Amino acid sequence: MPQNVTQKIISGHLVSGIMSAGSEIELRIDQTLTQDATGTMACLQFEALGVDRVKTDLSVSYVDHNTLQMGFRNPDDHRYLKTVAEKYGIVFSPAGTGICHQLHLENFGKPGATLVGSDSHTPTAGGLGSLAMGAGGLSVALAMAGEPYTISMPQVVRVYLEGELTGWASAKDVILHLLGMLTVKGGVGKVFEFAGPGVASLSVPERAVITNMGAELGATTSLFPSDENTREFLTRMGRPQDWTELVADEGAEYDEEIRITLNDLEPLAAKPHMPDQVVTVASLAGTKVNQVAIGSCTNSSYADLASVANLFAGKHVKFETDTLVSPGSKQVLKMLASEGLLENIIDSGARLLECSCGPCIGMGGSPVSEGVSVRTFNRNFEGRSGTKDAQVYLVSPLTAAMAALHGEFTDPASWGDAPQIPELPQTIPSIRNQFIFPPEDGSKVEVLRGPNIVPLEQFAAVDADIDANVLIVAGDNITTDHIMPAGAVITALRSNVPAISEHVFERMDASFASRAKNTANGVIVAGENYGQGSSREHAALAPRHLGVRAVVAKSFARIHRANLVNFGILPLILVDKEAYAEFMQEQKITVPALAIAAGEPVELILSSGKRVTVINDLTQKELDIIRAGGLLNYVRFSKSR
Ligand code: MIC
Ligand code: SF4
Repeated sequence: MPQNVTQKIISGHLVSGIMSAGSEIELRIDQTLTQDATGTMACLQFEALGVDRVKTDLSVSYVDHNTLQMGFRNPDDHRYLKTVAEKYGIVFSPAGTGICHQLHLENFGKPGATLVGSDSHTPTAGGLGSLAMGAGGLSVALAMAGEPYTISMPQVVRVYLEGELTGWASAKDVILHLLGMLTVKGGVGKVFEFAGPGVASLSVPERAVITNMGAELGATTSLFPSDENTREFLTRMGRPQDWTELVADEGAEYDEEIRITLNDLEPLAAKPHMPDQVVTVASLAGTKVNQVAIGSCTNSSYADLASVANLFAGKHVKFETDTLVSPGSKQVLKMLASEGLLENIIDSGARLLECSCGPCIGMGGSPVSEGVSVRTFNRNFEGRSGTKDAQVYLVSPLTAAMAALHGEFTDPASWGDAPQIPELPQTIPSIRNQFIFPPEDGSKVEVLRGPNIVPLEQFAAVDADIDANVLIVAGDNITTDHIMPAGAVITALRSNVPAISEHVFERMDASFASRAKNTANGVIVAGENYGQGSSREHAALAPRHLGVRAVVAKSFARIHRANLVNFGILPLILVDKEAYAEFMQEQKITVPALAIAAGEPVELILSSGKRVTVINDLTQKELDIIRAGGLLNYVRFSKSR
């Protein structure tokens, strides 16, 4: 049978299950990546598994999120991660080296490999032809321990690209176009596999922009074939041996097809406060811009920053438009320097930030009150920038640079001829000496923990029906940022669940944590696509710490649903969406936890006397995990048998 690229990688890594859309499959994982914000928890969980060394071909631990070291917390976490890496055979990338996805693409990603990462933008490596998926930290810890990774077999959508990008349109506009068309939940249960003659016109870093932000569609992942451009990229990166060709067979079948003519695209922007609120840049002309931020795992490659530097040449950004530039990796920074382009950025008046996530995760760079911030990032959720009333727009680096130079959005028709996309230099400086490669034998390495590293909590098994209180009735598209906010102060508490739990839902409902602590058990009620956004398992773990036992929603985002299961919280789906209106905050509710069977409907009993039917899409294994009080208990229990 002819296969598409996704099927080829999946069949080559299938441990169990059948490859029919929707059925549960287990995959062998070749590579993992973790980053510091989710990695401390993943490492604590890995340690709890009692394995003496990682079992993957390659595991890398990156420090890129909480690089600000104000006080002991982040430096303690970084030291902990470094010692765990040395002990267990993980490559360590210290703070300042770069953003995990950019570094992984440049240094470690491989066509045809499976990669799971404790970050939702792990699909960036799909630009190289990896099957790269975001997951919660615990799922990644298990993959590091050699356990297969479980997903439901996705539908494969062929995104057929024709023509080539022209004018000021860029790779970012391809994915913004898809987001506008499909919305933030349009990709749930799907892999977007790019194909067609237009693929050859896109370089690997451009492809990676598209697969990176496929995460915003809610997709399982996105990927491109591995072709001559992939070979060229890997060769320039000094690793030609990592290249293999990987293309769909003639006649391969797909579940769906979308066609895009690249020539038709023009510069686009996602308006506040969702990545799918897409409009043309032309329609925003005249909107004043207070801040421009260029970088993030979406748009911080050499080509991205070199095009910005070219536009800045001999010019100055508007003084009233605070302009921030964060290169994706030290390699990008060195190339900008060696090609003489760094000077353009410095002379333009822009501020050069560290090679890290920075403003994207709210680590500095917050816009002024009510400010308009134009960012090359992938998320513009309300408050994520650190300024509650800021208006964040997501655009390409070219559009961002023009906004910085004009101090406002202008019509691309007035920008003149579009610049050429800069090619990677022939010789690329190596940054291999920046990584710490683990010793062959790490058994003598001592793992160092500071006071910010709090031991894991063990949750009780579910052994009775749950009498609970409805703690919150939230709307549609609740993001993990709503549940467990990003930002310098809060993110530094990622290895301290009791402390971080105080901040659950605080930007929506300041008394949530105290109310939750005052009731024995809690239930969260929500609308569609609950938990979209990041892989942050704290958005499940911290509510569980506060006593949340079930989430009743119209639908769930993939990674968050898996995180709920991992920490023993029941994800329950409303059979009749109208029944959402029956719920009220503080209402008492009985969840017949013992009567719940995989895939079966069951009735919740509300104190109003009403009964509401919910169903679950849990497999028997997932249900057993929840009953055991979460995945760690479940694994420990199965090992002890
Ligand atoms: C994000 O972009 O929200 C993050 C921070 O990278 C998260 C992971 C995290 O919360 O640490 C993600 O996308 O998974
Ligand atoms: Fe970092 Fe932002 Fe990318 Fe998340 S989306 S990995 S915070 S750069």
